[in-house]
Amino acid sequence: MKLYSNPASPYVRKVRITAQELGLNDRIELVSITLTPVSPHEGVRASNPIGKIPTLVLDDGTALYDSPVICEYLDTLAGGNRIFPAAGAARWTALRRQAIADGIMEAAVLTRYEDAVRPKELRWQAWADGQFLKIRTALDVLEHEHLESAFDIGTLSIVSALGYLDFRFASEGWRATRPRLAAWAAAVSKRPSVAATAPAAA
Ligand SMILES: N[C@@H](CCC(=O)N[C@@H](CS)C(=O)NCC(=O)O)C(=O)O
Repeated sequence: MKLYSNPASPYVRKVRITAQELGLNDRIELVSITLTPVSPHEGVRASNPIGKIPTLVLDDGTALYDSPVICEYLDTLAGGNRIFPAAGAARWTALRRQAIADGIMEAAVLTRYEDAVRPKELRWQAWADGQFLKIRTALDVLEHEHLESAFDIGTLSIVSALGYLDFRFASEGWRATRPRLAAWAAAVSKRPSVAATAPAAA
């Protein structure tokens, strides 16, 4: 399988943590590419009409996207319900946490494009502030969750979101008012799958 990826992408990191947790790393070839909404990658577009990474291309040419779908596919390859709880409250909690984390990543990645790609004269501060309101509100909710109880699609997505904030928005200083979340992030950063996938500039 071929994974269109970039070492800075928090969504790709979800897939890479999942693959390592499930022992599937040696079945996935990472194809590192760069892209933005204004400089698409033709290989990715040929497989994924939305033109985003991660995009996973199976050996028979079938393409899978986006990160929740790829992670669940890998989970089934590894026997199922290893990182996606099978049913009940555990499943809905994990999926809700994945949604919060993906929402943080979306707001942060869009803000990053605003800072790094959009011409200065076209920037709109109120819009960027609106994205950061989402991020801060979501982090406040996570401060009150019992994240230590499971390492699943919910918590590994949160790890990826927090790592991206540290990587691109360190000055936000999210830890200052969220000590429980900070302690959890420090503990989970020692996990081999998390340590091995820390974000890096491509
Ligand atoms: N919902 C998607 C979001 C993926 C995404 O936004 N990826 C970014 C890179 S971090 C991307 O490909 N951006 C290019 C674009 O927006 O055209 C997922 O969960 O995989």
